[in-house]
Amino acid sequence: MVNDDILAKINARLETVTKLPKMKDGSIVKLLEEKGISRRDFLKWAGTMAAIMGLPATFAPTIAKAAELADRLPVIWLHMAECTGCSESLLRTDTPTVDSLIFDYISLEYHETIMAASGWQAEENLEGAIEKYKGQYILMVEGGIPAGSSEFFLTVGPHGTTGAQHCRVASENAAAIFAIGTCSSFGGIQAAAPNPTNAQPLSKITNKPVINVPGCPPSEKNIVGNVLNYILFGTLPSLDAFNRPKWAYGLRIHDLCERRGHFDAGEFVQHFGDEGAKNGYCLYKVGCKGPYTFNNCSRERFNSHTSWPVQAGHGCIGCSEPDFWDTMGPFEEPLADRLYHTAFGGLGADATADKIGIGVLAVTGVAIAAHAAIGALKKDKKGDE
Ligand code: FSX
Ligand code: SF4
Ligand code: F3S
Repeated sequence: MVNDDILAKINARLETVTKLPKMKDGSIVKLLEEKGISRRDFLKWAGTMAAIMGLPATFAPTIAKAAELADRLPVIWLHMAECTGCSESLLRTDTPTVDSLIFDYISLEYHETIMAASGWQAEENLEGAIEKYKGQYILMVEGGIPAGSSEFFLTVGPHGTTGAQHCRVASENAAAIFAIGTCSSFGGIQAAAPNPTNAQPLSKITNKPVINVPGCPPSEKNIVGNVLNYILFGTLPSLDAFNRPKWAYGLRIHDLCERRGHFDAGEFVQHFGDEGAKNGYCLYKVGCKGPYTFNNCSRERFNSHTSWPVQAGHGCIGCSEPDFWDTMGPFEEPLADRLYHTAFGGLGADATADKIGIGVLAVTGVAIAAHAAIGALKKDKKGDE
């Protein structure tokens, strides 16, 4: 019954979206076929997206329908201070995925990396898109934004308009606003101490509601999932204390990590390249910040579910957490007693490297804390050194 209610709500929303003008020729199904992706693969992908967003598998055809309507949504994507890794995460052109093709299919009205226009023409395109699609477009911003008296550190286009000004104007009439990547969500690397350009998150530049999609970069699934979520519901998703959608950032990396059994058994890599590393032991002692990092990398991975940092043999560096550059380093050492921001509000600290994870796990309940304590108190197994 609950699912029926959700489905009825989604269907009503999709009917409204269907009535919006179609902005692309052809269809996503045709585009996928041209790239050798069958309808069956498309539905399989839709099933995966349903699971990621916490929806039942039976919603797959509805999600496929939402993806087919992606061309009804004008998207304006602004670049601020960043490395363009977020765009790259999505636009991998060597082996296009359903995610990247859906992004092709979205009506991207303005995206500095991939549009043909430059200079005056680009400026005009941006102004034109904001005016033409007033109140309808999705605004996606990638990068930290120099603010206040430092705004001039980032200017865009021939008029010397500041990045902050672009963000303010574009956010004014957006239907939904997403901060894509940790830089736009929390300031990111350029906001690291001493933050010489006074780089700020998008939420400090506009007073409109901003949905944060952090990660340096975020996975393609988290970017496309947010677009789909907006098509499906048309409302803000349920968010955590850092305005991250709970469907993507509700769990810690540590909760579903494939090395978690080794953590619980007290089996740790002590040095990169040791026996423990060869055995795939837990990376906590070589700096993994998975116990403090809320993201779905351990479940969804990157590059069409190929791999993710921990699978590749390096600990998570906490890239989707606020101020990770300042609070999660040094990256190859445990946090020990250093302070870090927690999604539960305020600053927290890990106890010590020998009382692994208890600090952060304790807040989630006695059962988990007790479980962690057992793992932590076990002596490292022989042969780890
Ligand atoms: Fe780079 Fe995006 Fe990191 Fe930042 O990603 S991958 S520096 S989050 O804004 O381009
Ligand atoms: Fe995985 Fe890191 Fe947790 Fe170890 S500490 S189980 S490597 S997330
Ligand atoms: Fe970032 Fe950690 Fe995922 S470093 S990519 S949040 S595993």
